[in-house]
Amino acid sequence: MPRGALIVLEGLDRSGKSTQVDRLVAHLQASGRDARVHKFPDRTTSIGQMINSYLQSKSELDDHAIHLLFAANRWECAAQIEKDLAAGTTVVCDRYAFSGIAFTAAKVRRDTRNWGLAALQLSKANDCAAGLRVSRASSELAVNWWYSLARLTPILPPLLSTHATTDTSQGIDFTYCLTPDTGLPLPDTTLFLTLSPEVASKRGAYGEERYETLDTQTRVREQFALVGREMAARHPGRWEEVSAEGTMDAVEAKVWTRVQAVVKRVEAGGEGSELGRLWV
Ligand code: FDM
Ligand code: MG
Repeated sequence: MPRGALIVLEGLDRSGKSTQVDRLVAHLQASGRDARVHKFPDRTTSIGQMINSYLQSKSELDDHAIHLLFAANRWECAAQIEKDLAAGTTVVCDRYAFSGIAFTAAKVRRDTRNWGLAALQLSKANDCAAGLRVSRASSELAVNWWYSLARLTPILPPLLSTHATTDTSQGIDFTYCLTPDTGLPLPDTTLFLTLSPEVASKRGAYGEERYETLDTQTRVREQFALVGREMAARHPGRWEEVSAEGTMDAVEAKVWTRVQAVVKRVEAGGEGSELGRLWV
């Protein structure tokens, strides 16, 4: 019996990804194939619950820690995915390691963030000084305070910036981002649904979750382009962009055409049809 194919759909929030995943599974099943969806993050596991709480801003985690949890969440599901594939089931993943890379790599770099933080702390310091000045307007102390702070102002940002390097929310290197997923089952194809972040944001209000802002989505989009380049270099022919700007039906037809070709290739067996390993 031929193995099932591993198909991944990726895209920004509101790109219609989850709808397309459902429609694709319906097509696969209607064509007489066994198919199942695997959504990442899988919020049902205990790691998934930690991720869920982070995404809903109910908890804070170091950027590295949450990145590794997302990867661990895939690893804990990898054996089941392989088992399904071996049993001839086609597995369709709603997001995979590529979201993992793009969303973490899109986080604001250390330099920018620290300067922002420094500016914030400086403005807080100024407020504080102003408050002190007002409340003790008649005292000489306040005047001294204010002047010493004013004199310190030019050197405060670098000082605060050094201090802020202990902040855990730093930008993370791209290579670091892709490393933890090394060796996961390699998707036979990944369809990246493209939609400009502006169009996506007009499709309806973003939800409440972390990352659901135009600014973040724009940076994530840039990182996805780098992911596509990485795939072209490391696993040629396994990353395809599909425009998601048309109607749901039009996108559905494009997705199904591409997936059908891949599924048939895998089913035919032969060279290159065995399951690969990501980044290996
Ligand atoms: N996300 C998703 C990541 O940051 N890393 C990952 O590895 C994965 C799989 O989680 F904003 C982000 C992408 C998105 C959020 O995903 C939740 P859904 O698809 O909106 O549930
Ligand atoms: Mg979402």
